[in-house]
Amino acid sequence: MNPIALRVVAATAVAAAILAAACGSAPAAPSDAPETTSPSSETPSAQVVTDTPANSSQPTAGPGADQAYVPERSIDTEEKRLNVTLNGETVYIRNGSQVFLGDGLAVEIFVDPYPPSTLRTWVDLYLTRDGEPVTDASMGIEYDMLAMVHGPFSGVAEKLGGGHYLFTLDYIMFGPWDQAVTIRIGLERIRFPIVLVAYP
Ligand SMILES: [Cu+2]
Repeated sequence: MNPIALRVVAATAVAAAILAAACGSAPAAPSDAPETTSPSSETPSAQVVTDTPANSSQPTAGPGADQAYVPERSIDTEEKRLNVTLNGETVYIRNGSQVFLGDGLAVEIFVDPYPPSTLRTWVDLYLTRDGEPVTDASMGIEYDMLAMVHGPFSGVAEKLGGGHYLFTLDYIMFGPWDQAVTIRIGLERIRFPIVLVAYP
């Protein structure tokens, strides 16, 4: 079992520009470019931690069963409002699309409303392993603006059943928001960042 190191995405120039506009402040000079911050002060970099025993008989099926990745069909090349960082690589994804977290786990990420037009935003994560819904997970989230400190704010997902977990996020301003999601399934603990650029 290979622990997969992930890192929080650096703010993009686009995000920084949006942030400056949203905050009504002048854009920072390049040398003052905001540094990436994690919503959690105790864990500066997100990572996947898998504590499953090595002798687990858990099946692994298909390509990507062992490694986190974003499939081609999930990649967004147009709107670029939503991204995930897996294996140190930041990829923009389409709303409602699926990413693989390793060990057969996959999550579909639905943001509602999308594009985010209100400060209250709902994020539904649909979790499966080898195509079957995972119903016994628990999920937590910490979030804050990229390059600004308002929080961090935290929450837990409402378990809707059938593999769906719903976060209710209350942003206090539009701009790029960094979410650190933690998924717990038994002894497994998976942590990964989602960045959502929220503006109408
Ligand atoms: Cu702000």
